[in-house]
Formats: sequence, structure tokens, C-alpha cells
Amino acid sequence: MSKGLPETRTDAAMSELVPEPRPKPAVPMKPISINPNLLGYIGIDTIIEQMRKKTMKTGFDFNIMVVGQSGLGKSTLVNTLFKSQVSRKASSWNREEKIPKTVEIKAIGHVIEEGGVKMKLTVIDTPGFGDQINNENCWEPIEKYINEQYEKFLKEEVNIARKKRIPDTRVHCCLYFISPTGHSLRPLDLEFMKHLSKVVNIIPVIAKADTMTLEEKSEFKQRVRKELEVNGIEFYPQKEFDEDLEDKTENDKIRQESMPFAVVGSDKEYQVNGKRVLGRKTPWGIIEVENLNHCEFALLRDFVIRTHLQDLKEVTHNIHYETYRAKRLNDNGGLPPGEGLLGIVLPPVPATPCPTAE
Ligand SMILES: Nc1nc2c(ncn2[C@@H]2O[C@H](COP(=O)(O)OP(=O)(O)OP(=O)(O)O)[C@@H](O)[C@H]2O)c(=O)[nH]1
Ligand SMILES: [Mg+2]
Repeated sequence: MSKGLPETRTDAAMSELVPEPRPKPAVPMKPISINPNLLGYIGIDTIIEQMRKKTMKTGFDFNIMVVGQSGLGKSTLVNTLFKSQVSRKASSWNREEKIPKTVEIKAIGHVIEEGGVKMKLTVIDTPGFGDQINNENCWEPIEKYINEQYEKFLKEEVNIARKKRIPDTRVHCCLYFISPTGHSLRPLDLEFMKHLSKVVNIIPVIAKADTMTLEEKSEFKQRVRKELEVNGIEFYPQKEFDEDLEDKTENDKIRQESMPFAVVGSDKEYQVNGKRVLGRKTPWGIIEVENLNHCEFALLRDFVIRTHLQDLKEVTHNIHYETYRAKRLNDNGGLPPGEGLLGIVLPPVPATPCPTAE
């Protein structure tokens, strides 16, 4: 950009100013740590505070999709995750509404505020998935929805008068609910994850883990991991996107031990040892949702919200959306007439960071 240059400069003079492409350094640049006692304080570290203030002002989008057969506890789990009624539970639906003839996609938005930070949360429900007699290709409407959101974003991005902040409706995370059968994954589970893991961040979870014994749960988890591996299905966080050794160590633990998270959901509170806890009351006692001895809900919550939320958004932007964008621009002929992107020079999408504060 010509920021700071006098406007009267000629093109020739301008071209002199264009710097030669810088050769790549033979060795990676080493960070220099500044000794504040010697040089005085510069203030580089205030960027964190500046980013915090900006995010506080604008908030951020997070879009989470839930997929799995009817009644597996999808709505209950998202309500448990966000400690609010962000998804309608099955009991409040009438029967006709409950079993749609095809997979329907329903997106409901909420604003959740905590500690002064606003999250614009959208829960995307997929009623009807896996509920038909013939479930062949029932992942297609879901893939279509995900791609439509990428297309919307791309159209906004190439718009001449584009918005300062492009509304982000892209799916950042897809929780896939596996039925707690204790046997193996169903062909439908494999089919769905095989197709969709290339377009969205899939996090598999074993639903209603309270219906299994500890041994059954541990065996089932191992079997599911093995089956996913044998079928070449990658789930989030994918190995190839680990950025450094720290990421790798942290994510390997999740991939090899926690996945798929065996969870229990509930929006009811009970009194246990003088404390109010979210739980499920059974004749044998209370299953505490956030107690790690009872289930892995707390691990999933920490993973999705407390440690990997920003990464989920970045992988969506830098990997899945980028793949869609590149493909779309390559086979431009596939666009409807008049809506092609031909002739439009696309602005470069920054590799990182993805827009956090929107
Ligand atoms: N045992 C057990 N039951 C659960 C759990 N989570 C939810 N349920 C119960 O399962 C039933 C269905 O829960 P929902 O959350 O509505 O399930 P859903 O997957 O959203 O159902 P659809 O919207 O119809 O697809 C309700 O009676 C819940 O109370 C769980 O972790 N364990
Ligand atoms: Mg539901």
C-alpha cells in the first residue's frame, strides 16, 4: 500500500521503491529477547491487552453443529456445554416435527456473555439424520449446508464493497454423536465421517455414556479409534495441522486417549455433598456430568471451549474454507452464469490469523 508516500511520485519512482523479493533466510529467524533493564520497555506485550479489548467490544462468532441419530442427547449436550437452553430438547417437539422425512438443517443463534466477552453462538441441528429406513447419502444435505456457508463467505469476500466484518456462518465444529452400542461403528457413522471430515472439524463423541460399564466404555473407545484409523478417517485435531511440538504433545494425548469423548449430558441440578452439580438422578445415585470419575464431559468442554475454540475457528478458516475457495476458483465454470468469479482478482486471504473479533 502507498501509505506514507507522497502522492506525486511517478510509476518509475514507485517501481524503485518496490523491494526486491527478500531471499529466505538460510536459518530460521531466532527471537531476540529484550532486556528491559538495558534498553527500556517497548510495549510489545500490550498487543494481548489490545486484542482482548477489541474482542470484548466486538464479541466473536462460534458456530457448532450437532449430528447423530434422534434421541442420542444432542440438544441436552449443547445445553450442558453452554449452560443455557441453546437447543430445544426432543420432549418439547411435537411428533410430526420430530421425525422429518429428510435431513433438515436448523440454525438457531444466541448471544452468550461471560466475563464481559460476548459470544454469538449458533447451534446447527440436523434433525432427521440417520432416522430413515434408507439412510444412503443422508450426509449430503449436511455437506451442502456447510459448503453453502463457505460460498456465502467467499461471495462477501470478493464483493467490491465488502463489509468491514464478514458475517461468519461457517461451521467451526461438528459434534458427531455415536450410539453407545458397545459393538462397533455403523456404516452410516463411517460414511458420514469419511465424507465430512474433509470439509469440517469433526469431533466424535460417544453419547449417553452412562449406559455403559467402565470396561465397556474403555473397550468401545478403543474399538472406535481403531475403526476410524483402519478406514483412514481423520477427526479434529488432525495430526498434519499441529503447528509445533507443544501442539503435537497436547493433541496426541487427546487423539490417543480422550477421543471419542464418552459424555453424559443434563440440564438438571442436584445437591451433592453440599454443592449444586449438573447431573442425572438414577436409582443408584447421581451421575455427575462434570465429575471426571463419572464421564468425560468436562474433558470435552475444556477441549472445545477452553483450549481449542480459537484453533477450531482457525482450522475452519485456513484449511477447510481455503480448500473450498481454491477449488471454487479453479473450477470457476461450475458457477451459475453471471455469478462467476472470472475476471475478479481475489484479495489474498491471510493465512493467519483468522478473524477473531468480528
Ligand atoms: N441416559 C442418558 N439420557 C440422556 C442423556 N442426554 C440426554 N438424555 C435423554 O435422552 C432423551 C433425548 O434427549 P435430546 O437431548 O432431546 O436428544 P436429541 O439427540 O437432541 O434428540 P432429537 O432432537 O430428537 O434428535 C431425553 O429424555 C434426555 O433427557 C445422557 O447423557 N444419558
Ligand atoms: Mg435435539
